[in-house]
Amino acid sequence: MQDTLTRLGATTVAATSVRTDWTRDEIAALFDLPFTELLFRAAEVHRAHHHAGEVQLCTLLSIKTGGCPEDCGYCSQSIKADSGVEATKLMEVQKVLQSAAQAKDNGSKRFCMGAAWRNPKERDMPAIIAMIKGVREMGMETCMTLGMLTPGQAAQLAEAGLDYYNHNIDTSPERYEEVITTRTFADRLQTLDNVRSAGINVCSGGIVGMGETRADRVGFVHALATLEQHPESVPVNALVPIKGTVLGDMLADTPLAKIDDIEFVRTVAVARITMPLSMVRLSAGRESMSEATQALCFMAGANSIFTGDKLLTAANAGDDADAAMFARLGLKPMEGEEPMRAMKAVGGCSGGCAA
Ligand code: SAM
Ligand code: DTB
Ligand code: SF4
Repeated sequence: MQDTLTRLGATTVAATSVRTDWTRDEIAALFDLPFTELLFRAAEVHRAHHHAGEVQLCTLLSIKTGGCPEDCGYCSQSIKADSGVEATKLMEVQKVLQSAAQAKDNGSKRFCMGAAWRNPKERDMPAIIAMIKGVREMGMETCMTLGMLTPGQAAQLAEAGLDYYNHNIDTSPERYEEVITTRTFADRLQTLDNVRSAGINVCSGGIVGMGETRADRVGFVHALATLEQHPESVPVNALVPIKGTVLGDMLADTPLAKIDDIEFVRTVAVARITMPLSMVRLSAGRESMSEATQALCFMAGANSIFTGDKLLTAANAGDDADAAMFARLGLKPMEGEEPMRAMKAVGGCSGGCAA
């Protein structure tokens, strides 16, 4: 424990500056800063709370692919998409554990399991619980993303030892119903609340580059940064435009709607400044992102990535490309504990981690 505290020396003091009362105007003003000024401020915040040369490696596995009844306009796994992704059954526990063992061998510290569900059914819970327990026994952290959870399901996952639950708000509250009609923004917040109340660490972020406006990106960061307690992890995905999805096809028809790299980096930087202790994960979209843009994201405070050559259905950068990029940029895989979890462990981050 002392190691962790020493390692995170500045954190206990600086945590008092964590705010959950950000206004949209303040967040818009950050986005409006000259790019280099924004980057500099984000890098300062990053260095005050994290080891800036270290990036956390997480592995993702789709444990149940396709056939999802939800209509998320970006997703290849929705039954509404004509993406060619075939629906599978829930993977067998043993196969999931084999994948986890491989991820561990490849240096991954966290194993994230995703299912294309609106919500898990009660009949799925025993297998899900066995996966959590099995991965934890290997000494890896567990994360799951299974759609909406009831308070009772969240409690069952917590009891099994789940470390993190990923449930993204995806975009601003105003834009939400243009992207997804089968559930509401409020449904999303309810599940996040159930996860938090069960004592599971929260992973929540969204997607940039869905043709949204700057105001939507402000609203998206604002919604996360004003949660009662910031998510421990904030994945920032760049839309992977998948043929046969509403948004993938829209981008193919209107290439000018594609997000500019600098605007993507700005979003990462504003997330870092407004949620200083959170891990900011540079998630989907790295496969088509230049190393220079990724380097700017790391400079702007991104400190976690998904490794391997596949995300859920889309391609990822791949281990060889990432090893080469880490060598070129002088980055190291993160070994130590995350600031928010370390603070909770010493009783310094109950409630909001706020002043
Ligand atoms: N079904 C669960 C849910 O929606 O919460 C879990 C899986 S879902 C695929 C996890 C997240 O992946 C989504 O919330 C979205 O942010 C991200 N995602 C899905 N498709 C994407 C795409 N084409 N590009 C970027 N991010 C994507
Ligand atoms: C998140 O925010 N991004 C990951 C993870 N959480 C589950 C998923 C990205 C999916 C990219 C599209 C695909 O692979 O189909
Ligand atoms: Fe289903 Fe999740 Fe894809 Fe939405 S993002 S269609 S809920 S798998």
